[in-house]
Amino acid sequence: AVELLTFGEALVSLRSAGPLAAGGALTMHLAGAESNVAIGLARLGHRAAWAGRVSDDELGGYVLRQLRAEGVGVDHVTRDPERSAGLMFLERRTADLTRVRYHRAGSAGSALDVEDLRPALAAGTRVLHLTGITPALSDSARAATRWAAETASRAGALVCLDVNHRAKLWSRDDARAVLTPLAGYASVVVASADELDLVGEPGAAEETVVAGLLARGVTTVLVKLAGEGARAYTGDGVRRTAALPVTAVDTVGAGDAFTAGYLSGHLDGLDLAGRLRRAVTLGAFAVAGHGDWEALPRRDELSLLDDLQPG
Ligand code: KDG
Repeated sequence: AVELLTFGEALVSLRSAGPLAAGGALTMHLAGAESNVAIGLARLGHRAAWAGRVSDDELGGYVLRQLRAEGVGVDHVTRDPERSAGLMFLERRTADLTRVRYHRAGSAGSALDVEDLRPALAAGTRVLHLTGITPALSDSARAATRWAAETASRAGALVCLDVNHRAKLWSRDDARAVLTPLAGYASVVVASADELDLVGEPGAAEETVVAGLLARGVTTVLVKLAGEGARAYTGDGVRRTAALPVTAVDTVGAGDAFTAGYLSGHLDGLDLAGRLRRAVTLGAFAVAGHGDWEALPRRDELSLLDDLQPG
């Protein structure tokens, strides 16, 4: 068994240094919220695995190579000989504004189905991480996500649902109709403040959505507030935590880093304050360096930010 299993679509991300319409060099990176979380855990020395479908060509080979290089388990990854890799262009439009353009419809990753996940779930995990991106990819990926959440929660794993709404993939109403029932399998729900009503009634206040989730068996709701830190709700009430004061150069992947830090703290048996401290520490590393996951810390680097007080 592994400590953390996650699954979804890993993308090949092509990053520009300026407007895409102006052309110029693109650099190739691994992207994907779930693989970012797996890498975050693996960097800290946890046994983390990623499952999904990748194309049976050089791009799929690149995804696997990157994950293996980061120490993420890929034993249960399947190769799809028919479909191509999902691509994402990440355009740096201005110093503070990046834009995303997907080429992922019909990709290998989006064809994920229950059979792809069965061996990984059978091998066992302490934590199952899933995002609201995967069920937006296709009917089969949606069924696979639900099946995995149900199977892992029945097996006693901690299920963490990271809402991660991607407006380019589906509408808020479509997302809510799928994610609200999915949250019923989760122990931990992570959402940014503007995503929270995707696991509750449309337009509902934060406290109302949280109360509904806690009543349905969720033990912890983490509301991410970007540079403002986060609020964590449990049966004991709410605890606020501020972000660490670092210079942000690239916020993509910060939410995934936050979730990875929280789950690492859970696996290490830390109390809520300790889990949140690790979550904001990983978030700080992610925003202070370039790339989705490249700047995430190894365990011996966690202490580099020890002297920073939440600002
Ligand atoms: O969280 C960062 C992700 O947005 C990025 O890695 C790509 O998974 C991705 C997606 O579907 O947008």
